[in-house]
Amino acid sequence: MVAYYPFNGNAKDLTSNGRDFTVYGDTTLTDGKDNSSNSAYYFDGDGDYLETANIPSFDNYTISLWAKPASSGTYEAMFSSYNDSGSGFQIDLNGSNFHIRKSSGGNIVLSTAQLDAWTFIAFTYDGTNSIGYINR
Ligand SMILES: [Ca+2]
Repeated sequence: MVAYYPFNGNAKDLTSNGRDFTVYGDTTLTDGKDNSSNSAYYFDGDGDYLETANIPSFDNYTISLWAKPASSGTYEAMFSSYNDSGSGFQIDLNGSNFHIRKSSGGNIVLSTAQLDAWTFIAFTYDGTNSIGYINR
């Protein structure tokens, strides 16, 4: 595992790799999927993000996350591996849909986002094929 962020009151990576997120903006910790306090980050859509800079490049990978959108109709990134060269991918809320945007093209629309509900999203790439998964 490259990094793991359970958000147990902070944005630390719980692997031994030390890839802690730095918190930007005025985001705050809030109740998580299991209703435990301080186990998710709330983003108001204005200037808030978490970032780590030392993730290496991989030929294949899987990224997964839980998201609970409060509103739709806007464009909000939930995970992005984009860098200055424009390579990578992004898991986002695009209008009313959960969506995966790939720098190499071939975007994936996952499903209509259910508001105020936790949704699990995963994206896997094996070096050739990209697959998006969604579950509630
Ligand atoms: Ca903000």
